Amino acid sequence: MPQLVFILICHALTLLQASAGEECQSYEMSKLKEEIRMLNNKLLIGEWKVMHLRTHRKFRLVPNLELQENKPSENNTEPSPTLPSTGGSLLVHDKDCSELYDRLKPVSGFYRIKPKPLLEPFLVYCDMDDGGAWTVIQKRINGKVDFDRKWEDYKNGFGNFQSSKDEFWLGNDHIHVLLSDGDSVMKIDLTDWKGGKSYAMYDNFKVSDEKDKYRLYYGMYSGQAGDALSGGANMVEQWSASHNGMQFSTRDQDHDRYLQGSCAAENKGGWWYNRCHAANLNGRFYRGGEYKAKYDNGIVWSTWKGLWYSLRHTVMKVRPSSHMDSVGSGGGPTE
Ligand SMILES: [Ca+2]
Repeated sequence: MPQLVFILICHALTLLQASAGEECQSYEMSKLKEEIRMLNNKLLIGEWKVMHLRTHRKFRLVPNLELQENKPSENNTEPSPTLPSTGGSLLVHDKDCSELYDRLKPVSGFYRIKPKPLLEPFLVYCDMDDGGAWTVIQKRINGKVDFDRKWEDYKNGFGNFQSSKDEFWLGNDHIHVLLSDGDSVMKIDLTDWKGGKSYAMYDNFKVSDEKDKYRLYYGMYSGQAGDALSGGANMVEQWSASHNGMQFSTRDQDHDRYLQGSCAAENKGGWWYNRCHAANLNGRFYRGGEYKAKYDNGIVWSTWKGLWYSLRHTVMKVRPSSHMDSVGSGGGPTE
């Protein structure tokens, strides 16, 4: 409403004074551009929701022919809600954020990608800073999203996909297809409660399919935060906490190596637990950093801040190794 008042005042001023009129016009233009951007975002999010509902078979698509002839389907005995197909309404050109980056070099934000020709496109956050071309698979920023979830949620993804302040897990099925072609680098950006930043990178990051319980593989570590994914420096820790080769576990599906209990239940998140962890980026969000609890279940990167410090922000993002070779290491957050 205040915008409307402002626009009305603008029109009155336009009649009185030419220069004021110009300012008002540019204000109106920028408002319109903002509205277009918001509508475009809404459209993308709507498409993503439709895709999500379709994946879960909540809706049955009605073929166009059937609609034209206005004839009920003979085989369909139970009524189900229907949504129009969105296929073809928005072309998706890119298999990941690195292809999009190479093609258009757009700003960071949510975009649809299509890693495989026969799969439905899905919405991802593309980090086009920090060297660009990163597809983000995990984000923690404010503790608004609960990461203590079951297998199906981790499989399909959860969280919010609207603004750069949203938290999410992209989903193990999506992560698997995203990493299934060629070599990819995983970069993990970490921020503590005083604004300190660090990072870890892993070559050849892969996640297997659901039949193999999304088993994790990766190659060489590089970075500043230490190799927590491999369990730290000493052999005993690596035996119990290396995440390389581990299957994914959630509180309702225990595939860890801890025979006496469930790492996912104790550590409040889905992850590639061993006995149990040295890194727990899907753990519980604790404000302030250091925390006390029965289990070391915070957002942990033990080789940087120890097991009893819960990080403020984390981002896990991937891009093809070939991209990295062409533009440099991409090492270190740019902020
Ligand atoms: Ca267990």
